[in-house]
Amino acid sequence: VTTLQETLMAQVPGKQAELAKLKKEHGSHVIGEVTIDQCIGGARGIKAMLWETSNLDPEEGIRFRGLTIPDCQAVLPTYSGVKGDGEPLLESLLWLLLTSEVPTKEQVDSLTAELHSRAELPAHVIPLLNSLPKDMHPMTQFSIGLNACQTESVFAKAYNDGVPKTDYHEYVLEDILSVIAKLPEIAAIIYRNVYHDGVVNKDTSLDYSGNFCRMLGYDNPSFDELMRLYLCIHTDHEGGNASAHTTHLVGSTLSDPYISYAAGLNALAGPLHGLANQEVLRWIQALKDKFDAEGKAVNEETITEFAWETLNAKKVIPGYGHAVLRKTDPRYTCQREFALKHMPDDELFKVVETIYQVMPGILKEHGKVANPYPNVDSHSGVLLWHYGFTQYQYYTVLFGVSRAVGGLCQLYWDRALGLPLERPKSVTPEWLWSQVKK
Ligand code: CMX
Repeated sequence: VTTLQETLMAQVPGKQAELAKLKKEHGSHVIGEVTIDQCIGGARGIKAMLWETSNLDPEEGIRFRGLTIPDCQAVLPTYSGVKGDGEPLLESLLWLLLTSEVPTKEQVDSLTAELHSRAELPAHVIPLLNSLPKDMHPMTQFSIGLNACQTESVFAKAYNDGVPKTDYHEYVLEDILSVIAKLPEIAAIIYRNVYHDGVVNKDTSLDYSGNFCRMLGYDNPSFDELMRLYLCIHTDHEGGNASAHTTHLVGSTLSDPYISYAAGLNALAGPLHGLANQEVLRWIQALKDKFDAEGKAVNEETITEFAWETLNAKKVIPGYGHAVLRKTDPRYTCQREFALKHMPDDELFKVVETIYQVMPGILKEHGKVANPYPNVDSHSGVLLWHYGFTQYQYYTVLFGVSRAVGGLCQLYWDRALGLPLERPKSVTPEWLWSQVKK
C-alpha cells in the first residue's frame, strides 16, 4: 500500500516546478480588475488567492479536486468497502483533497489507523477543558482546546531548530494529520461536559466518523452515516470563505497548523458563517413556539408571516443566501436526499421542506439578496435533531471538525509550494476619492 506521505512526496517536486513555470512565464498576465464596490464590499469576486483543493462555481456549487458531491458519493471508499453503498468516509475525502487522487479502501484504512494513532490529547488539555464554564459557547471551548494542543506542534519545534524552509511542508504535514486526529476528542469532551456526564468512550475499531459518534455518545449506524456525510460535505468550500481564508492567512505567517486552524475556528464561529446552522434551528424553534402558542399550524402561510417579521426587524433569514452561490447549494440537496431516504416523515424535515417552498419567493420579493436559495446550514440541524442531537448551540463544532480537513489540506500545499506571507494592499477613503476625481 502506498502511504499518504509517499504519495505526496512524489507529487511535490512536479507541482513546485509547475507553479514556478507559471509564475516565471506568465506572472504579469492580468486576470481581473478591482472596482470600488469590491474594495469596500468584502472583496467579493476578486481573484487573489491560490487554492488547490476545491473550487466553487456559483451555479453548480462545490467540486472537491474536480469531483462534485454525487461524484464523491459514487467513487470514494465507504465504510462497507463497496463504492456507492453508503456515504464516503471522511478519510477518503482527506486523501482526495490532499493528493487529488481517489484512494483505495486499503489506503483509506491505513489512514484511519494513522489518525487513531495520533489522536491522543496532551495531558494538560483534558483538565483544561474540564475547567471551562459550562455556559461558555462550545465554539470558544473548541478554539481554546485546539490552541492548548499546540504544545505538540512539530513544525513549531522544527522552525525553532532552524530547519530549511524547503523542508517545512514535511513537518506541517505531521501537524495537520495530528490536528485532524485530535479534534474529535476535543469536540466530544466539550459535548459530554456541557450536556452530559463528561464521560467519553471510544471505539477505534471504527472509522474516524464512527468513532467520533461513539465519543459523542451515539450508537446508531444511521447516525454514523449522517456523520460521514456531514463531515465530508463541510470540509472545503474553496479558499475565500472566512474560516478557510483565516487559516490560510494565519498560516502564511508560519504560525503552525494548530494555531492557524484555531484562528479559522474563530472565524467559523460567526453567525454569518458557520454559526448559521445553530441559528437555523433557533429560528425554526422560535417559529414553532410562536404558532404553537397561538394555536396555529406551521405551514406556508405562517412561515411566510414569520419570515417577514424577521426581515422587517432587519435580521437575516439564517441558512439562506450566499456570497458566491447563486443556486440551491448542492450540500443542501444531498442532505435533503439523506432525509428523504432516512427520515421522510420527520416533522422538522417537513418544516424545512415547507420553508424551502416559500423562502426563495419571499427573498426575491424582499429584493435585496443576491441569492434567495438555501445554503448548507439550512438543512444540517434538522438531520441532527432527528437523532436526538438537539443541542443546537453545539452544531458549529461539528462543522469545525470537518472544515479542518479542507483548510489544513490547503495549508499543506501552501507550505509545499512555498507560498508567501499574505499581505494585500489597503487603501484610504481619500485615495479612493482621488481616483474618481482624477
Ligand atoms: N436574509 C436577509 N437578508 C439577507 C440574506 C438573508 N438570508 N442574505 C443576504 N441578505 C442581505 C444582506 O444582508 C445584504 O443587505 P444590506 O445590503 O442591507 O447589507 C443584501 O442582502 C445583499 O447581500 P448579498 O450580496 O446577497 O449577500 P452577501 O454576499 O453580502 O452575504 C451571507 C452572504 C451568507 C453572509 C448572507 O446571505 C447571509 O447573511 N445569510 C444568512 C446567514 C447564513 O446563512 N450564513 C451561512 C452561509 C454559509 C456558511 O458560510 O456557512
